Formats: sequence, C-alpha cells, structure tokens
Amino acid sequence: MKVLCFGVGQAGGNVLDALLRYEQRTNADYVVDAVAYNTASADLRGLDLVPEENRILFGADEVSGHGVGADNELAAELAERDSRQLLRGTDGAPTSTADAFLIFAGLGGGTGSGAAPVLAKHLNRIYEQPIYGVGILPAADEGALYSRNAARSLKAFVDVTDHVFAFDNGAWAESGEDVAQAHESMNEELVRRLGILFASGEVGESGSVGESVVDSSEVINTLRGGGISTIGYAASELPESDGGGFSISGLLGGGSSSSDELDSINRITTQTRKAVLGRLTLPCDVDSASRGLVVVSGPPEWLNRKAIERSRTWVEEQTGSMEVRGGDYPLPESNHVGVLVLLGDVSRSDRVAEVRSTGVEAERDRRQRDADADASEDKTEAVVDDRLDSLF
Ligand SMILES: Nc1nc2c(ncn2[C@@H]2O[C@H](COP(=O)(O)OP(=O)(O)OP(=O)(O)O)[C@@H](O)[C@H]2O)c(=O)[nH]1
Ligand SMILES: [Mg+2]
Repeated sequence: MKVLCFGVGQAGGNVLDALLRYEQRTNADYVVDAVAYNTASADLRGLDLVPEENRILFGADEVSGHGVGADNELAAELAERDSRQLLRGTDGAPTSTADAFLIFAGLGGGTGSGAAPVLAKHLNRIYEQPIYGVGILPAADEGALYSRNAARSLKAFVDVTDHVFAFDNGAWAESGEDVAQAHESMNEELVRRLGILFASGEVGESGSVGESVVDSSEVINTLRGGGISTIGYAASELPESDGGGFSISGLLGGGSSSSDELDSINRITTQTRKAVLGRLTLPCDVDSASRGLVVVSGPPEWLNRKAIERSRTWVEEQTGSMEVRGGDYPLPESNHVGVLVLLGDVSRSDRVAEVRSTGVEAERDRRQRDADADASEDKTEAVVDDRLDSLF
C-alpha cells in the first residue's frame, strides 16, 4: 500500500524520519513522498531523511521560526492562515500514486497538535484518498497542559481524518531511559508496525505471490468508518535448518510433515495471542474494537493457512467483531514468523479516558485563572466534552 506521508511538529517529523529509515533498512518501497512541517526552524534542520526541499516552515511571520511553545490554538491559527503554504508540500509529490495519505503528529505539544488536524482538513478538500492520522498521546508525567492539548487535538483529528492510529507514549516509556532514547525506541516500535502494515499491502498489489496475501483494500476496509485504532505485534525466531535457511521443509528429516504443520500452527496462534494480549500501541479494551486485521509474515513455507484462519477466528472471539480480516505477508528471507493485529475503531481505552479527564481538569483551571473567566464549571466541562462526546 503506497502512502504519502506528512510529519507535523517535532514528534511528527521524528516518526516520519524513523519510518523512512525503516523502509530503507527493509528494502521496501511504500512511501511515495515525505513532507515535514514545523513552526520551529531548528526542528526542521534536525531531520535526517525527509528531503530538504520538503521541509516547510509555517507561521514565520508571527513566530519567526521559534515555535509556538505548546500553544496548540496558536498553531492551528497559523496553519489556517498559511494553509496555501502547507498545501504546497504536495506540489512536487506523486499524489496520484498514493493509496492513502498519512499525517504524523504528537498531540500533546503545540505545533503538531494544533496544525495536524488543519492540514488533514485542507488535504481532504482536495484529494480523494483516505487520510489517516498517526497521533501520539503524551505520557501522564508530561503534565496537564499536554493532556489538555491531546484531548482536544485527538477529537479534532478523529473528526477530520478517515482514521487515527494511536500511539501512547505513557504505555511505552521504559524506566531508566532519557527522553531522547525513549522517543527513539518508541518510534522504532511504531514504525515497525506501520511498516509491516503498508509493506504487506504492497506485496498483494504486485501479484507476486499466493491468493491469501493482504492487499491495500483490506487495510483500507479495516479502517473504513473512522475512529481510533491500535496495533499489536509479536514475532518468534525460526530454527535454522541444515541448509542454512529457515525453511520448514529443512526440518522434514527429523519429523513428519504433520508435526511441522503443528509447529507452524502453534507458532502463529501463539504469536497472535501475544500480539493482542501484549503491549498495544494504545492500551484499550480489545472487545471494544469494531474491526480487525491479522497479518502473518514470514517465509512462505511457514505461512500455514489453517493457522492464519484459526488466528483470525480467535481475534473475532476476542473482539466480538464479525469483521476480522486475515492474510499473509511472505518474506522469503526472514528468520521470523511475525503476527500483526490491527484493531480498528476501538471505543474504550482507559488511557484515552485519563487524558480526557486530566484535560478537562486543566481546562477548568485555566479558565478559572483567566481574567475574563465568566465561564461556569458546567460550561467549562461542556467545552471539552463537546469535542470528545461521541468518543468515550
Ligand atoms: N513517540 C515520540 N514522541 C515524541 C517525540 N518527540 C516528541 N514527542 C512527544 O510529542 C508530544 C509533542 O511534542 P513535540 O512534538 O515536541 O511538540 P511540537 O508539535 O513540536 O509542538 P511545539 O514544540 O510545542 O510547538 C510530547 O508528548 C512529546 O513527548 C518522538 O520522537 N517520539
Ligand atoms: Mg516543537
């Protein structure tokens, strides 16, 4: 599945850079072009793989390239004012070759949080393709302001995109890492999942392999209808065969083909359970998902049909959804069997609820401090609630 990618703000640019690096490392080709936006020129200079000519500074008349300092309302205003300039990012891009547009942003800060939904809205007016957000939620210890920004931005992002892939920094922070290290390893986890999802859709389109291969329409259909999604992933290393490869037929000397089949089935179903019950990009109640997609990757001889069907059925049981798709992603050179599970349109997540309630508190405090704070508590609650009402 070909994607045209946009990174807004620092987190947005970093994750976009990480996706480009992952794409290079895995010899894949699904990003048709990459554009980065910021109100801070230093952050644009710090990018690595986003082409120089695709780094767009906006709001420079007002903030002179110094950023908006976590003021997401200001960022949204500047993005609106400079919307033509933002759209110039697609000028040289081969837009018609993209199956979908992807907008990356950290939702807790200023620039990405405020400007990403504005960019989505303007792209949506012009292009036919689905527009997906990749929204990063702040960890609780980043403070109430970040939660408030994220609560507002998440709702706005969901409203103007065709789906938001959520990633929760709070769930992925490891103790002992400094912030930069932590972001780097989180970005790796996120782009591996997105990379597998997009690359799997690519194989199907080239028609190079079997009929159960995932194609881009399955990804798009899983995301259809909007909402927030979460992704789980788990992989198991394969035993090396005498021939030096990881082929299951290499094990034939030692056992019957039925025991090989059993090994393959066990591996795939176990990794499926680990993917769903382990750490998801956004922790949530799995049974609140509306749709699902199971992608099993690995050397073709390990991609057992029965196992993939069993995994798909198991995800149906866990989600209570009748709409779970399944398919494979053959990787002849790989020494792993991996299972990716995309859960679409999840409606219950304690982490989103927490961001929302901290956000409501912070908004209430802010208004009370405000000089013209004539807003009653009820009114304050309503402002934030309005934006999140339909979600949780
Ligand atoms: N996962 C991840 N999160 C990041 C990264 N960089 C920043 N963040 C988080 O993203 C959120 C927003 O921060 P930034 O992206 O720096 O903010 P910005 O969009 O540049 O906005 P301003 O700097 O306030 O104008 C915060 O919650 C950060 O913790 C990153 O590389 N990876
Ligand atoms: Mg910034």
